Amino acid sequence: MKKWLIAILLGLFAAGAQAAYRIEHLEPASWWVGMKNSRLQLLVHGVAIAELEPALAYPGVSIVRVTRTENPNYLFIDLAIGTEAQAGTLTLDFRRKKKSVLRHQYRLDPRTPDSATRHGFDAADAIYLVMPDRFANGDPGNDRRENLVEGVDPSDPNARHGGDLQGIRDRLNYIAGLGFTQLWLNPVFRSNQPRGSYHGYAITDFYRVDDRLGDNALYRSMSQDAKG
Ligand SMILES: [Ca+2]
Repeated sequence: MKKWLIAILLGLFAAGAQAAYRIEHLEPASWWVGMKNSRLQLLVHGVAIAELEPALAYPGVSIVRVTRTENPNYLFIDLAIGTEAQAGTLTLDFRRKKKSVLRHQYRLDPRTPDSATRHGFDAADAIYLVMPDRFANGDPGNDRRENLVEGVDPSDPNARHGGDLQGIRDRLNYIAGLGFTQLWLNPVFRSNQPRGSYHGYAITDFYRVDDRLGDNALYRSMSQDAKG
């Protein structure tokens, strides 16, 4: 076989091998510098991801431990984020036999000024507990999502009824007008169960707001509005 043909075939093989690895989840999606606890554990999920060895080069950040389990599709990476680490984006480099096969950009944000001294709730507060699916339907367009098995059926007491974060956000003034000063939501994480998922206590993804309630960005903006 001609040398150039071998080179092309080897190149194709290498490209194929590289494409075999893909990150399906890496959580949490981002973190902060300057946290009181300097350790952070990243969960990485992808087919055969445990075959790879992670590496990084970022001032003040180091990998202190890599944990593999009996499931080859998971990898846990413990990072130490030193006080000297600056906010920015680091590159996680995943290697196979010392060769880089996959890269992931990971963001370290600055903390909100005085975040550590914020005032939480105390005995002076009146707290309003909301089950989001049953409070108010602010967006009928999210009642059914193709990626989630359960839709809505208001005639069934055990089914979802369509309430969502937008419904709560639209009624923050109503809640405040009742005299309440804090909001307590039943779990809003993705709960992709075949039935009875409205209560939110059978979570299937701890890092994402359930698509039928909204998304992570809406949760943050609703929280900001509630503080206003
Ligand atoms: Ca809805």
